[in-house]
Amino acid sequence: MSTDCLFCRIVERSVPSTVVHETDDVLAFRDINPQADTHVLVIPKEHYPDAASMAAADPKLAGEVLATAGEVAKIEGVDSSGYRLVFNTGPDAQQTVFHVHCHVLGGRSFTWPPG
Ligand code: DGP
Repeated sequence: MSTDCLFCRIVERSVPSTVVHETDDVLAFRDINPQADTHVLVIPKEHYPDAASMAAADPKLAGEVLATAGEVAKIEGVDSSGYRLVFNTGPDAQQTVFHVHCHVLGGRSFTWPPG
């Protein structure tokens, strides 16, 4: 837990969010600025700044984040039509919150390459 981390505060419920799914170790909640009909953030409750540091320290937890992203896609009803998982990592990728989060985006068609 990092006291100056927004997503740690969401985990401890001192900052409100709309929770979609939760396990002992992972939380999924709606993005405050949705970029698609479905836009959910899946985070580990433990603080890691990005996906690589989480995967290096705790590969099982990284797997649970991915499994939860798949669960969220089912809950949101976008699993059969398709969806996009995104881990923005670092400044060039426009990461703005340095608590690892997997964006689950669905409910529309996406372009490639991403902008
Ligand atoms: P990224 O650019 O990958 O670091 O994405 C951070 C996301 O976090 C961005 O899509 C907006 C979202 N976000 C920022 N502040 C809040 C908040 O207070 N609540 C929620 N639910 N989402 C937030």
